[in-house]
Amino acid sequence: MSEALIVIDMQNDFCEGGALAVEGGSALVAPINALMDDFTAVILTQDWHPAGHSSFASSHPDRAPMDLITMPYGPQVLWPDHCIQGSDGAAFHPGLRTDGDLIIRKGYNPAIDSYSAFFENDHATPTGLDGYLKSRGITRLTLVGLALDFCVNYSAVDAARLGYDVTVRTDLSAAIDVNGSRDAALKSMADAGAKVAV
Ligand code: VGL
Ligand code: ZN
Repeated sequence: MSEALIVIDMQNDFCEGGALAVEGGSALVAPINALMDDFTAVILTQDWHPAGHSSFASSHPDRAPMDLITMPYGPQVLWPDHCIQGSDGAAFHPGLRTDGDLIIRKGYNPAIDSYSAFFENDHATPTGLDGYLKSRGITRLTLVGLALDFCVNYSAVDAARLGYDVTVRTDLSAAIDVNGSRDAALKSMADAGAKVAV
């Protein structure tokens, strides 16, 4: 049974000083690097939005970051502009090991946000990661990275639904925590059958 480490969105914009900084983000780099050698495969995800993305508050008149709106695919938190393709903010944290096997970019469709490493937020458009993992015979996943309550949460729930044996390392993750989203994420991951490890 092969096991992959999925490192979610360890990018400058989600670390201290970035556009959508998650407190405690940078401190995760060293322990995540150290964990990589323990896995058959290491996969990194990279939030990768075009300028003017529909998840940005700046794309909606009279809206502010952290407002909640309804999009055709469901509720959407509006974010500050972040992880714009090719920008420094979209780059991986400079200390992060990037010698993993695969980088999955997501969020490049201007009309749909994409938190999960597996599907866009319509829960239907695949990123291709499931096919990659299955074709390599990988059945067990450990998830680390940012942010616990959005991209890690959505990835863990999708992975569990797709039948993977999923562990989320909350000690190697950190939350944005908007409107109780951290507690809600812990519950949704557990309900989906992911092991939430501290
Ligand atoms: C993320 C908000 C917007 C994440 C990405 O990586 O959790 N959160 N885009
Ligand atoms: Zn994003």
